Amino acid sequence: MRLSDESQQFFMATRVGPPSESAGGAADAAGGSGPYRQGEDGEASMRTKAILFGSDFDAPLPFREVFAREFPELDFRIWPDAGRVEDIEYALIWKIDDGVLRTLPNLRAILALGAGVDQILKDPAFPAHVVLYRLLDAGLAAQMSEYAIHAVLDVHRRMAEYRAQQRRREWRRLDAVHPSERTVGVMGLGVLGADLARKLSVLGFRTIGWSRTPKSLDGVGCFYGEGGMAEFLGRSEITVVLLPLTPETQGIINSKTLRQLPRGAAIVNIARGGHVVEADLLAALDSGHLSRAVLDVFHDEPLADDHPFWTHPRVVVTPHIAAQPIAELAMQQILETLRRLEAGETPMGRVDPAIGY
Ligand code: NDP
Ligand code: OXD
Repeated sequence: MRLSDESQQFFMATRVGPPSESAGGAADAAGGSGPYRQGEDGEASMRTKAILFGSDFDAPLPFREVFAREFPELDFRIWPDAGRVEDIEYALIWKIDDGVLRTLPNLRAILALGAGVDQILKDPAFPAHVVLYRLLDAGLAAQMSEYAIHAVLDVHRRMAEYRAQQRRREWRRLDAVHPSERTVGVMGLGVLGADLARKLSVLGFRTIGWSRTPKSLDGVGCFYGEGGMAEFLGRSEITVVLLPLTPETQGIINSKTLRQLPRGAAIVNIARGGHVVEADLLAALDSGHLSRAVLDVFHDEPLADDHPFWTHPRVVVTPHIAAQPIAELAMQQILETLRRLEAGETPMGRVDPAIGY
């Protein structure tokens, strides 16, 4: 989740009171001066409840403001200034250095600042006994579908060829295909993929989807599991990847699966770079088997200056912006998750670390 300046202003504007002194974050935390220190007569009573924030994307201050107001009993600490690690009951993170979570002995729950959690679960020392919650939609679905539909229509309406013609001042009509004759496949029919599949179907595309377990979606031909993969790929002229990155989906777009796509197919990856074996994708593009790749995510981000994707004539690159959580919606969800945890209720969006999403 990346908070923009406007979002920061939103949080500042909705603040109802002055920031609690106890919300001083790192400095206060390091000094152990949280608001609910209960006494001075023993280790247990000295404990301050704290939440640790860790992100290299998100600005912490708007969160600190909101937490000071909504959860004044929680001392807000910003990694790497964790203060007394025994105090930390919650971690609010996009990602944090490997091994850090394991050093928090009283950690009760991890709240992810994103929909994907591979960047958290990749920690070899991830404390699997601690519950992990992720963002559900939080404004992402509409943006993901917008991005994917833009890419699908660009391919379907042969816009790259028209752009090339324009550069040559060439006036030439190309054949068109009716959407009912075009099959678009969505890999991953979860919160984001299901939204996209429904919208593609409404646009009249022959829409198919692939998931891990069986699904049923109006207007969408659903395939699942390894058994359904070959048929799904064989039909999919434009494939949108919306899978989580897990041990099973790592490198799922490779020379074998690319060969299973129809000749001239296009691929849109808006999930994670780790889904794609980049050398295999380049080979498929160079051979003409694949006509186009629209890529928002990469193995290494930012994409290196000398990466061949930047200049490949069949590749479109965007900098991991397919969707960004809407700050207000994400914050409401995070606060509700915490509220439920504090009340002993069950929050939404629990991740199963055993399957990776
Ligand atoms: P969900 O967990 O809701 O959905 C995941 C879907 O993938 C489910 O349909 C699931 O199947 C399917 N799936 C998982 N593993 C497999 C497998 N091995 N084989 C086949 N299908 C599988 O995730 P979201 O829709 O919320 O998010 C998807 C991903 O999008 C995130 O994990 C994240 O990586 C990425 N993302 C990228 C962003 C960007 O800006 N580029 C922004 C936000 C998210 P089943 O339904 O059977 O469980
Ligand atoms: C996510 C993202 O939320 O990539 O997973 O932004």
